[in-house]
Amino acid sequence: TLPPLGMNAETLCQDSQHYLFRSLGVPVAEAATDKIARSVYTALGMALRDRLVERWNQSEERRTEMRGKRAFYLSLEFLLGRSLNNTLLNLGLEEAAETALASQGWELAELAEKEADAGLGNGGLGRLAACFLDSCASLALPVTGYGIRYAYGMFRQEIHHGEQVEEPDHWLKNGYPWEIKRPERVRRIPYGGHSEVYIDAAGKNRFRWVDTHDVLAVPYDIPIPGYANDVVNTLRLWRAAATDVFDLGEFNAGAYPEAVAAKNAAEHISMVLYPNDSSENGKELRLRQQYFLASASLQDVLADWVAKHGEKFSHFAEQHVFQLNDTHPSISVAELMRLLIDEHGLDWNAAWKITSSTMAYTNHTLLPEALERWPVRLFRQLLPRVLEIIYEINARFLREVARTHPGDSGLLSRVSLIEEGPDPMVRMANLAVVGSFSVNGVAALHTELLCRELFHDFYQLWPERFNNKTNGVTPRRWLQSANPELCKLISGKIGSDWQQDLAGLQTLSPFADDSRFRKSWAKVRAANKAALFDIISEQTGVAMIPGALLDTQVKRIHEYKRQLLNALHVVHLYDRIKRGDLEGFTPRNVLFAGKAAPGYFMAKRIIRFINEIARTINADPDTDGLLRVVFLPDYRVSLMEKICTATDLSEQISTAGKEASGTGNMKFMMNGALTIGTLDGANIEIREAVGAEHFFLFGLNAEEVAHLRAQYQPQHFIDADQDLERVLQLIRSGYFNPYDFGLFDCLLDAVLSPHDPWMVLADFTSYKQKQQEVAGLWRDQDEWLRFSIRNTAASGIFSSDRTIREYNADIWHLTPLVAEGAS
Ligand code: DL6
Repeated sequence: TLPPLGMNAETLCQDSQHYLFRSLGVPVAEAATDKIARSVYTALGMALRDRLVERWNQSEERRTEMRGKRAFYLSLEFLLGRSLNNTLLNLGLEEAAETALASQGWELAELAEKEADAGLGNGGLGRLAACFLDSCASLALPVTGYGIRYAYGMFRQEIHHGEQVEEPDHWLKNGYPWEIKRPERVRRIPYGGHSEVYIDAAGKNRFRWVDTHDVLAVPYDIPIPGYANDVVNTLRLWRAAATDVFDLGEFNAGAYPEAVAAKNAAEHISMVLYPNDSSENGKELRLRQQYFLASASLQDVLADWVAKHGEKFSHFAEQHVFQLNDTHPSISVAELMRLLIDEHGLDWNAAWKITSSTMAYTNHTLLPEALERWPVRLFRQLLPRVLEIIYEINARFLREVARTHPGDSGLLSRVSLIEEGPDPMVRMANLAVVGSFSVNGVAALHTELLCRELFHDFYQLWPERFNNKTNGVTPRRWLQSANPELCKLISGKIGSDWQQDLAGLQTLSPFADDSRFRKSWAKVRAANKAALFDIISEQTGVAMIPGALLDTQVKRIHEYKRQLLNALHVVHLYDRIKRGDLEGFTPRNVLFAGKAAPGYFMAKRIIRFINEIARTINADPDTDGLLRVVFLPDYRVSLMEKICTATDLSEQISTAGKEASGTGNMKFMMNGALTIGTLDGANIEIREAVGAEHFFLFGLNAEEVAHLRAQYQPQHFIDADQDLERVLQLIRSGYFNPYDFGLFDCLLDAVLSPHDPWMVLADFTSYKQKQQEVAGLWRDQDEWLRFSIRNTAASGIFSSDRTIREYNADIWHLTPLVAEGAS
């Protein structure tokens, strides 16, 4: 056995210098120059990876010895962000790294900025997957993540003349020290061809999928360290590669482009992350990606099983569970059936028993446009054998429903996996529900609406399958690593047990009444805010108002999230300034950030609107010291780490019933922000946890939204609120777009329409009034700070550790890895 690696500044320094000079080839003469900063970061990453690998191998050995059940988290997205600080925190090496770097003349904070975000996700869903991996490792649960190693992650957003411009995110261009390629575990993924029947050696009719165009799936493993427990789990990401580098026949015949075409087509599969959140655009490549992930991951798991147990699957289900992160990987249901039947010789019933007792499905949205449906014709062409299996699952399922619900043809057509019509479609969400033993939503209201509306028929068939798992976020990244000074302050008061169980933060609550503690709290928050304002000024040239309220809405730009409602309120504040209506006016900085899907016209126009109102307001001297508005480009994980520690007011203002959960709301709360929000998603549970008196609630609830829909008349709300009328008039007058008349008419038309699904104007007046209350409370800084401390104190249940404990207790039933040497 190898001697263990040192976990101190000295050995870290030695090892990182070894990598810097010997592996990365940096000349010693350049050792202290700025231009090698990125290499210094990479070398430190490599030294840390060695320490991770050591624990990784030990963890794997212990897992193998324990022979326990394992879970596999299948997700098209893992929004990891940066790894350096997280690794240091979880390995307990922060101080050692600081000292090691200082001895070479570097600062850790400066080097951490050199790391590109691994942006392999769109937003909440992908970041949730990353938080879950951190929690699973921290709870020592044997959970492996499976995803795709996109060469290009979420696009980089630039703002040119107020408009979003998308730039490719080549996050791997400077190398990625946190991964290890595993060429020995390559898998072969079939596409195209056709299915045929043959008779096997035992004289049985079997199917095989032939004449396929195969693509290789090459795994890259990223170690996922647990917090202070020496456990390291795995995130395995697949890269697509051609089976042969190129067609030698064509190459030799001089047809060079044709010779490499197949290679290019294969590699396209993992080239780029689809930048659509909440809507699917039905592209063939996306279906290829979904199948690629499902097939590669399931083959991988089955290969491990067969290596240990041969082709005997009777205990497979007891040992495995696959958690499907949304409908995207739901093709796994059919693929596991195919692999078990066609590749491993099981009969249908045995395969179905295994599949339907190992698959578990998490739904993340109620928006109908986000529920995936694929044209049958596309499926037939790309995945003919998988389609046959889906048809067979459907036939057996519908036969059973017809038996238990005779004569109910409406029910049959609603629950069918196939939507009939001129262009029949495969309903992926139905496939996921039918094939899974557990179906969960991600916040209490969301799950309730799943059962009552979206999956009502299925809920009636199998009520026991449905359960709620309210989301959470990892306190390691979102509190400990992002806000170290606040953590020191907290531990100084209540000790550090809360770092093992975030529920312990509750004991902080009484200190809200301690004036000295409040003062220290305010000081830390002010420093965070100053640091963020520096970034904002550097990136946008806007000088925020020091000491003024920081009111933040950062998330994907989407009509249902209602950035427009916030922007209308900003226009109202500006209108008040211009009218001289300053009684009770509280100076305010309003921060927006977020990306719009490139093809989403309205979202992009909302970005333009925010930028134009910001430009006009910030340029008007009447607003000096009173109002600043900024749109910070390229919202991403590493930016949120700074934003959430500095924000005073968190905007969670979606139309009730539309936001499945939200997780940004939890990051803000943990760091002491107060929330203004609707009764939507996890806001409801946040309000319950902190107490209604500490939450700025406004707007219609989900039932009221549903009830109002049929008779919605936005004009009523305008007639009842002169401020709203003035805001709309000001915008219509072209005040914010003098050189581009009519630019924002589409936004006005949308909110003025009785068919506005998001009912923006219905909630304007109550939002405006609540914002007045916010302003009033901000003027009483003592009281505001009390609320802030109580928010942090009550945030413990929004740790993803709590969420994962619930997944484990109710769905996975895994045994945590015991520490080495423990009995
Ligand atoms: O569950 C994680 C996250 C929730 O917090 C958000 O409320 C929800 O919008 C998001 N869902 C999606 C689904 N999109 N699609 N398809 O991103 O999930």
